[in-house]
Amino acid sequence: MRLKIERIGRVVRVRLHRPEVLNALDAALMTELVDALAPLDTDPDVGCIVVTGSERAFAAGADIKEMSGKSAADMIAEDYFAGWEAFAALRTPKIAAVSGYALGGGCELAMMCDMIIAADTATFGQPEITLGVIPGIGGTQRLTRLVGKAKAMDLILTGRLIDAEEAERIGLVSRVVPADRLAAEAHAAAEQIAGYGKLAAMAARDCVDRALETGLADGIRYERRAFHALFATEDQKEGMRAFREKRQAVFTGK
Ligand code: CO8
Repeated sequence: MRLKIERIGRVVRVRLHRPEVLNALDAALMTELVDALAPLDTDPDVGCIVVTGSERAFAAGADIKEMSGKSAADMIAEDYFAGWEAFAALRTPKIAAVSGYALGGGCELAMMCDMIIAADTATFGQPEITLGVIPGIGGTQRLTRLVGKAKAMDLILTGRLIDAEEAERIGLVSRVVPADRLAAEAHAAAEQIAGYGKLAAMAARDCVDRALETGLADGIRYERRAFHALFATEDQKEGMRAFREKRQAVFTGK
């Protein structure tokens, strides 16, 4: 087993567990992760997923030993690592709780999540250029959208690693917290998100992601339609009724 999964209330915590290779991402881990999370994604009782690693490494990249012997024909025939898009496409909000190295595919995996909460000891980077390749699980695309061309080019062309403080400054990371607070802070954020209506949370992340893919006018129309659709939910009725009755809303995900 390359993962440790636990469910705490409405939060699912997934810990990558390949300590001997700093959680390097191989095809088996990808499949295990996607297979484990797919059924939870449609479970109304799962409101948020936290993906984390060890203190030393979130993930030090794609598994270089697995990849190194492959030919281009192998890569094309397998459509190697295309399965990661199934992880990115999960609709339940996902938080990456990053301690230690998040390099190459590890940084890309973190960027597939909706928020990155980093320990102050975390290190990020896209060092693929040092291996004679380039990011291949969305790094050139997601990093550029998140931090802009100047920083993305800097990181991807030089392969230099950055600390958590710089990652937050350039907009890669949502929050930086002391290392010993990482698990608690990530869980608290996840519980907060999971406490809201899941349909609204899914719509919110979908619309924010849409902003990375579309023009402003289309994005605003998309958002407005999503907003309108939420008026078909019981959670919208409950949320607004609770506000008017000056009480805490109780969301059911319906
Ligand atoms: N893959 C496989 N094994 C790894 C990886 C990795 N990415 N990273 C570390 N390991 C292994 C090491 O080989 C070592 O194993 P062993 O003890 O058997 O030699 C063990 O983990 C511990 O690592 P180190 O001894 O190197 O630990 P250090 O603390 O000295 O260094 C580093 C830590 C700096 C993180 C170092 O291990 C390192 O540079 N790792 C590689 C980082 C890297 O280059 N990542 C990018 C990988 S390429 C990638 O992610 C491309 C994704 C796109 C795929 C697209 C497909 C379409």
